[in-house]
Amino acid sequence: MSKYREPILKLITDARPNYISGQAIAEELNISRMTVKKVIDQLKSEDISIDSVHNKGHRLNHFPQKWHASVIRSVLQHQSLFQTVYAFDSVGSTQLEAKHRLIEHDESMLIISDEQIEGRGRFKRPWHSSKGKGLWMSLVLRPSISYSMLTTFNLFISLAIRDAIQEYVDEAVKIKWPNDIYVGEKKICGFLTEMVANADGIEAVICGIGININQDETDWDQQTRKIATSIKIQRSEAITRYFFLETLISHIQMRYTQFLSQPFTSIKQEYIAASNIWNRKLRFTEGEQQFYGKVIEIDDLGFLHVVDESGSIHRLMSADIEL
Ligand code: BTX
Repeated sequence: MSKYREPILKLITDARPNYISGQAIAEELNISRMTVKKVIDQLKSEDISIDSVHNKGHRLNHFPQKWHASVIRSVLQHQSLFQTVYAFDSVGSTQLEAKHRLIEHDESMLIISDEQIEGRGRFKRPWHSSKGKGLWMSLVLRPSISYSMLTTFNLFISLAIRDAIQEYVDEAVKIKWPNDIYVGEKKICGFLTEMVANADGIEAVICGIGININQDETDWDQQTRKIATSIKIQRSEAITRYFFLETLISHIQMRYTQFLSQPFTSIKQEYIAASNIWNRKLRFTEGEQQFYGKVIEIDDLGFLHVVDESGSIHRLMSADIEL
């Protein structure tokens, strides 16, 4: 594969919706027009639709089906959340890829894949990540914060994800504390936050996000079908994943800046209004313990206060909740 593949694809994507001439690409990269032509022919033979017109140049017709790092870089060129993008056709889990890569690199990064063979939720539960249909990504961030601040990171990020999905879905999108996003009674997204720390403090925060985008019910087994939904199912039409990614990253960037500069109390009312756990009896699982109860409060550190059927109060940092 030519080393000019990625830079040429980025220049063509940057130019959209306009054409960019072969001459301009050649000059920008200091290569011959013949090399430009060869690489563009190769791109066309993949899933990339490029219109080439004599005397005008080359134009990206529409976004490719697959993730391409250079297209992502172009679409997200104004973001400042991460420096590096890795895009894969298939990986075991973007979360595992992130953990491997953060050892060799000290920058912040986005790792995204069209497919995960071994996508995982919390407690190693399987996460269904069908090829080309969803957004399976891990964001490696490098905040210089104390351990105690990390408890509220998830809460800021969950609002960002909720708000991004709500831009695409009419029905109310709600957060199910601590790790899921729902539309009605069905899960549209799961996310989790892990950290890597050393004696000096937090080295990296890895936020794994799985969002169902263009799945039909037939993409899932019977079990998953009962509990999952996607943006396509909600809208009755598929969407362009690149546009959704752009929306999501802009919301995450906004909430991440807020997280670094403001306490959870500044978004607490917004968080409460955006969650679906209030005024209903829920089943909680915390480790070996299971009980039914009602949420009475989320405190300033993001812990949930629950009163169970016997009147005892539980203060939870994390738990499984069944609606
Ligand atoms: P969780 O443990 O709260 O949710 C996992 C549960 O959700 C599963 O047991 C199953 O019941 C259900 N489930 C599995 N797949 C789907 C799906 N596609 N849609 C709806 N429900 C589903 C939540 O864990 C955190 C999930 C994080 C996934 C991301 S994807 C990118 C990154 N890489 C990776 O391996 N994990 C994260």
